[in-house]
Amino acid sequence: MQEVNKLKEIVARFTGNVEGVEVKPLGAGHINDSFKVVAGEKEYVLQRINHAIFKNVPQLQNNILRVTMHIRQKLMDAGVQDVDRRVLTLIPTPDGKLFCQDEDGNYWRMMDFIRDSKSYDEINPELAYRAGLAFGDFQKMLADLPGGPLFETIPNFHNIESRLETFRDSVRANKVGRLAEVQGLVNELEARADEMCKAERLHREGKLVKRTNHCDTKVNNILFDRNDEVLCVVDLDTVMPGYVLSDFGDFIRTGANKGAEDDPNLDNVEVDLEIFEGYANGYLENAASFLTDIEIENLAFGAKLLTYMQTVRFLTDYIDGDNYYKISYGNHNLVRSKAQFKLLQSLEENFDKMQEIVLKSAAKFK
Ligand code: GN1
Ligand code: MG
Repeated sequence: MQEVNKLKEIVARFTGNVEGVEVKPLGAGHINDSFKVVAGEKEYVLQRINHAIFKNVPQLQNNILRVTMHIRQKLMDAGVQDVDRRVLTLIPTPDGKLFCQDEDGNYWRMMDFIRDSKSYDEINPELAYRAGLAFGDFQKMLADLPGGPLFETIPNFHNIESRLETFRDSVRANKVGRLAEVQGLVNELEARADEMCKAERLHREGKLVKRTNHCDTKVNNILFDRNDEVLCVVDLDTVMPGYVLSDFGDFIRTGANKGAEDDPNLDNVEVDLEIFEGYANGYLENAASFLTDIEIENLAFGAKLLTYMQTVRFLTDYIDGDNYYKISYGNHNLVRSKAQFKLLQSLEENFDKMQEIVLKSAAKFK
């Protein structure tokens, strides 16, 4: 009860009013805490920003403002109807700030709730195609974002070399004594480390560019309307410079898995090639025109890389004693690591087919 009153009081810092305000938990993100707010006629999303992870909240919010304003302008220029449901709208405080801080040091933000929308944890090939169009369009709209590169809200976020360094530090420290239990998986990851650093090498050689990426293209970060048309892309905390193969790969990791991200039954976990093909077709239809050959040739590799990276990240957190991701039970991060590794093995087995799908699709839209 007290918690709810506190949440209402935070809402009032944005809207100036606690009368008729209802607040309840929303969604299942691993990082921030989200709440649905109803205030009279209006509906909002209130979020407690995980400040241990997003250390510079003003810059984070400034990124989101730049991105949403730019997209809004593009949509308006294109004569799109219903712009408020097609892009997120941040709610400022009465004195114009895009976040507030409470007495306990928590950071909060609010945005409009997009009505009549839904997200999926599991989709079909047609929805994957639509999601691919949406993320392709997202990158395209942000290609001419003015004002220079976005702030890196989490430094080296999708940099596997840096992720491996952290992983190795955790393995060496073995802080909570879990290493012996996971040594086999650690060895499997080490055996692939060199291959997985390919993107960083290509970038150093000047062959792979960075663009404005979403960097969390999880399948449930796309909102659909009641007719299953894409409304908009959400969760913009990590929009920052990155490789397009990362965004392609993270969608495949989450959307083209026949099992769940944390599936305890590894028999469920394998790549769904029809969903892979749907997404590749949608994405390339909008993106092939601006992608370089090297970017296209490495999209399927991106699926392996992001699944590998997620295995490394979950396993690092397990070895460290679960400090980063929210967990629902004791060895949740280990279960997640094993499920992601199983998906990686399936992606490896199907790699030639995935590569063929991408090249065929790119040839159609280039
Ligand atoms: C986190 O917050 P959420 O659930 O959208 C994480 C992603 C991971 C994902 C794994 C800032 O995303 O990078 O891929 O969990 N976000 C951050 O499901 O670390
Ligand atoms: Mg996120």
